Amino acid sequence: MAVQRRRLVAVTREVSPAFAACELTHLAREPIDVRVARQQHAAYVALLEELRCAVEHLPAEPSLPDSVFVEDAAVVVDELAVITRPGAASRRGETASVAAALARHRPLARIEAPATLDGGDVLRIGRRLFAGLSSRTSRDGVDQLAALLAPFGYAVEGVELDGCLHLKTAVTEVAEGTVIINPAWIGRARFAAYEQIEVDADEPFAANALRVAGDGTDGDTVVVPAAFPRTADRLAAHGLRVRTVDVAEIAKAEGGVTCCSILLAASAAQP
Ligand code: CIR
Repeated sequence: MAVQRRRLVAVTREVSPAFAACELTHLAREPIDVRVARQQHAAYVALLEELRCAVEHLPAEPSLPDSVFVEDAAVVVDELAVITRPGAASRRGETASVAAALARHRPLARIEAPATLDGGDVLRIGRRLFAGLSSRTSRDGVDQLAALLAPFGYAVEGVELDGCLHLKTAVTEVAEGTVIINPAWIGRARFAAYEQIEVDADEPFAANALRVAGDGTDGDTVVVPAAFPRTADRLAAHGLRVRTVDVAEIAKAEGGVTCCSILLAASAAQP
């Protein structure tokens, strides 16, 4: 008999009307059409629903340009949601509404000032969490996360990265024990315990892929931006079920497919 997994909740947020004023670190500013970004985001949300996530869609935050990137506001494990203190000052107002949404699912803890941490820097693989020491995440932030999660048996390790915004720009988990990685931005050695699939050389941002766990009847699905067909083919060649979604307008704001949602298993009390 198939093992039913607990339903996945996906917290998302509507694209802000101020999206074009987003933070940019490694990309040059290009005109962003908020209407197109909203359409692409709606298709992303529809795909999560098709993959049987229970989507909790927060209203737009008109004064917070980057607030669609909810991933950065929290790190969620089964036992706890850690509300972050984002590295960009312009993004710190994003956490209150995400905390309110997550409080319905998990006890909350917080990263305290002056430490900073962006959720995009935290990759959880089982009970091991890798935390990018990026321009957004401080050593203090990693240490606080480690102290908050240690009582639940999670180990947190800081990882240096180079040339990209967040750890999960460079590496994400696509199946149990398998990562997609761009070795130009992150050392392979730290992930030696896992099978590594390398991005296509022409698709450096393809290392940010979103794994949506199957529900016991279905296997997992890996969501990849439509702009990266060669890497999508590589993942499919490894036997993974891949879906693509066009997020080109969102990518102009230096965001990818993991950044636009927080996925968490519904708590046992929930359907
Ligand atoms: C920022 O610079 O903060 C946003 N423009 C992009 C954040 C993308 N988030 C992520 O990769 N987790």
